[in-house]
Amino acid sequence: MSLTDDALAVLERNDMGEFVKPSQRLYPWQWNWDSAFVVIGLAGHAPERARTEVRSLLRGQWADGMIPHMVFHPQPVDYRPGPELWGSDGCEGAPPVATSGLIAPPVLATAARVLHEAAPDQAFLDEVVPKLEAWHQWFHRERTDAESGLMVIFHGWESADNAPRFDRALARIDIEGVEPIQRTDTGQIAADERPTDLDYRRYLALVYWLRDRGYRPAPPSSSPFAYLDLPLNSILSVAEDDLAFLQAETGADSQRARDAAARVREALGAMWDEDAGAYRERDLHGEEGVTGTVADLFPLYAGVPDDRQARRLVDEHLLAPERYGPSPTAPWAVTTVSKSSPDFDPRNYWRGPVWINVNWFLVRGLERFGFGAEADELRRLTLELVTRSGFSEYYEPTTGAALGTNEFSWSASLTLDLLRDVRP
Ligand code: 9WN
Repeated sequence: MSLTDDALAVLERNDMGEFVKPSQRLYPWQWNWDSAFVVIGLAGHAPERARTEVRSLLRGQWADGMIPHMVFHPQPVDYRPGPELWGSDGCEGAPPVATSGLIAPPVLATAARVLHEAAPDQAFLDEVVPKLEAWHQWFHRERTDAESGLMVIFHGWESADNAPRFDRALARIDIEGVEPIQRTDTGQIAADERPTDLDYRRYLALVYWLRDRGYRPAPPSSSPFAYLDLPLNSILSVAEDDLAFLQAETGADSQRARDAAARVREALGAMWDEDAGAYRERDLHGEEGVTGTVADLFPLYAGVPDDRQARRLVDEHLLAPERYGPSPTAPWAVTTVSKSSPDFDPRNYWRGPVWINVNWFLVRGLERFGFGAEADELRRLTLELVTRSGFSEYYEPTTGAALGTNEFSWSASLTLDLLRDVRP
């Protein structure tokens, strides 16, 4: 079987009919950006099925436009924490289907564009574009930090769970009286590849705090965890461009989306740190900028740097052996934490392992800046990794070993997309 067939077979096995679950064993519900990646993967192979995926995710959209990070389509499965944690049925504007109250990086408009370009369907576009517009408007209304102009996240689950960049913000969360719950993940995956129980108590404490406020603390900076996340903002600015493109295709006004894309990009540009040669994030309750994880490189995906800055990002960080790039002891790139960081842990979740979606964003970023050879090399390395180790959730950069859960949908989906661009 070819890699394409293998990837499609994973998606088929994870297909629950209306949505593709993120993995065969661990994650039984619909997750937001996982589904968007599935749409990207299926666009060139099964466009009608990809449209179903978009529609099922949109069934979780709230009246105010939010598309939550999880949609609990009814099914007899046991996964903890599950729908009972969120209490969406008690929240104003929640849809009939149970959902979480948090968000994920908004990849959906980008996925819809990939789908449209692969297999145009005007009626489908007319149906989804207004919903995407409502989703994007929601961000600027509910999540803008007035000072920086960037979007705020309220939880690690809104970006990269236990990434070290969130450590200090999470350490501040009061967990008094928050009991640990029985977790599904550590029943299946080695504990040293997952967040700790203490992390989980903090995650839950934050959810309880947010739930008491209908998940809409105002202003956003009042959230005990309020963080200016570079990946989410970079992904949003690209998604605004993609939405504007789709709006033009439907004859709708695209001015708001175009302005928003430019505004977020400009705000991202202000996070550049000339000494570091990379971008810095900010914890709104912390003192200094946060750096040392692959998040610092995401503005490349969004086309934020000028050519000189982009070159520095690539040479001094992305491909630098002692940082995120391939090295003799860790040939599998891109690590999610710099190898020079004391926090680098090659086996633990978002604390060092290679993730296929991160590589995909960075391949696109490299292409955007005309770094063709570098993009080809990262694409080749990524495809070699999945060929050797399968479509895993994440991978050990030192050995290339599969980590986390296997048969992971977004690794399969984005492999399909990366394969489209392989030059003979
Ligand atoms: C919590 C499904 C999701 C991804 C997230 C990833 C992980 C869940 C978890 O799995 O999050 O929502 O159990 O940690 O971090 O990005 O959408 O694949």
